[in-house]
Amino acid sequence: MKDKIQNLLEEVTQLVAPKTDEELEALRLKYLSKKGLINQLMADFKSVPAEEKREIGKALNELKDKVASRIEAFKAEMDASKHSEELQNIDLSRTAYPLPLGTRHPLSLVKEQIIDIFSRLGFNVAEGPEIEDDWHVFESLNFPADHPARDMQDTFFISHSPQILLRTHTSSVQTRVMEQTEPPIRIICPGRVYRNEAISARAHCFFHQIEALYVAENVSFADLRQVLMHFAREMFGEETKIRLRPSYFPFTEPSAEMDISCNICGGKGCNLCKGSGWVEILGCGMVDSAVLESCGIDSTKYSGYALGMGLERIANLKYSVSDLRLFSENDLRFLEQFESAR
Ligand code: 2NM
Repeated sequence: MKDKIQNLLEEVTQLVAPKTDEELEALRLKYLSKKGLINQLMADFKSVPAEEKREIGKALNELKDKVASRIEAFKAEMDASKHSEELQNIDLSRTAYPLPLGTRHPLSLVKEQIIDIFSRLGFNVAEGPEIEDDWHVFESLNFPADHPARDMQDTFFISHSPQILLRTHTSSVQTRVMEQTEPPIRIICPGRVYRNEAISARAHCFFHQIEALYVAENVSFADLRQVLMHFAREMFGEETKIRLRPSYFPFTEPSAEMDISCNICGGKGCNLCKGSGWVEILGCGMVDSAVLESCGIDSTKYSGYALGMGLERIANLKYSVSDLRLFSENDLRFLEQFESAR
């Protein structure tokens, strides 16, 4: 028995590595299967005299471990050489898999296009806090104490004394810049604004605005009109016509709203323009002298114009997205329809 174990141990040590899966399997069958050599020895072990059991048992176990580890090592070697064969077969000249690019959010696309247009006119981007105080959102902008926007119904208040709230327009950024800067000021302020509205397809408790402000000497309504016309043509196409209607805002005097000729039907009348051929896109006006003064700007020396628009509204016109909720639900089926990053 001892000799048998010794011979097998030597045999196993001198085994040549198999070349195929079949050869490997044959080795396993020969030594390790139910009727294999090791199990045969195990059966013989029953008849070993008691005083030799200890020694022979130990040798038998060592043999069994040795066989198992040899065969395991052969298998690992074969796997490794198969893998390196696969590596050799890689076609390095093949074109790469296309990288899935993310898409841009429609509001970002519109925002960047507007910033682009105004940048070329010399406007700089200015940003400010979304959590604001009453002064920067209302008081400095000529909102009377009883204006509905100052009501809890319409504005999200964070605290009442002092009055801290979520900004309802990005004009608060312009107030901050005017307070800190000697004119000329030429800024464009994109950002998120908040209003206390029940959420529906047509209203949301937050949306996105972009406002432009120009303050310098001798700025006139004619300057405003020219910039508006340029903007409309850049944004909606050379053929776009504009129309200004008198309006009212607390912070501008005079104030106007701008319509563009409907870019869906070209002015003939459709669903979007409700048959009128015109669609409203922004509000504007000459900055009220009271606003300039409260921001520390001499209104006898300087004048300015401002304009503001909702990005959702512009995105609706450009991409026909009429349900506002789509902009904030992050549904990939919606988002994937827009341009990839440039
Ligand atoms: C609008 C419409 C009209 C506006 C006014 C100012 C400021 F700060 F200069 F007074 N910023 N933006 C403005 C004027 C905004 O949005 C519909």
